[in-house]
Amino acid sequence: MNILMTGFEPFGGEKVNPSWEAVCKLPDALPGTELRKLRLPTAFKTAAELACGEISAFKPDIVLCTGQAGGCAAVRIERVAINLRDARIPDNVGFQPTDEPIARDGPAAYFSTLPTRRLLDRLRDGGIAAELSYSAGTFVCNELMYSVLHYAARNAPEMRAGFVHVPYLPEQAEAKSAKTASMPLAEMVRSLSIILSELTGP
Ligand code: PCA
Repeated sequence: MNILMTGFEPFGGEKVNPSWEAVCKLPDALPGTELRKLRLPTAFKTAAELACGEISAFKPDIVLCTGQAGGCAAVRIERVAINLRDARIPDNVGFQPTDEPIARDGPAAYFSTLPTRRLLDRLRDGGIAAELSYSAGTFVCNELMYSVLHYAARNAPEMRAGFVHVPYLPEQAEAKSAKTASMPLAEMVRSLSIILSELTGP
């Protein structure tokens, strides 16, 4: 089985992006599984293009994309991506689209094709703060999730794909207000490991 995992580079003035930090710490292979990791730019125009290029070369059975959702306290399993770009801040190349569709010919939304409810249950069984989320936002993470599912719908109907958002790391939260939520890196890595073992398990 081939699995592609993606994380993002830092954005919005941060020095790290916990999504990529966590993906990096995962093993490169699991029994019977090759795991490929891709660090994506936080840029509307290139993130999805690079991910879809890798998908067409590597032909993964599963794509698990990850990103930072600053301020949230739990691992968020995204259930839906919408066909909309609406950026509150510019991306890392200064592009800030407002009220644009991602794909003019695309449907309004795609559901994750990962077993989101089962993943939630496994994370909670493992004592991890986790929740289902019904909005991946309208920034680059939503763009990536939508674009990968759009690619899958047209080119790789057997491929399963989805997105998981992770909180800030403690060192990021420390620099903000006292109430800012965070999660230790080890907990994020454990979350992704649980998700991978559920996706690759019998
Ligand atoms: N989070 C942003 C983009 C990159 C990332 O890690 C988002 O939620 O859209």
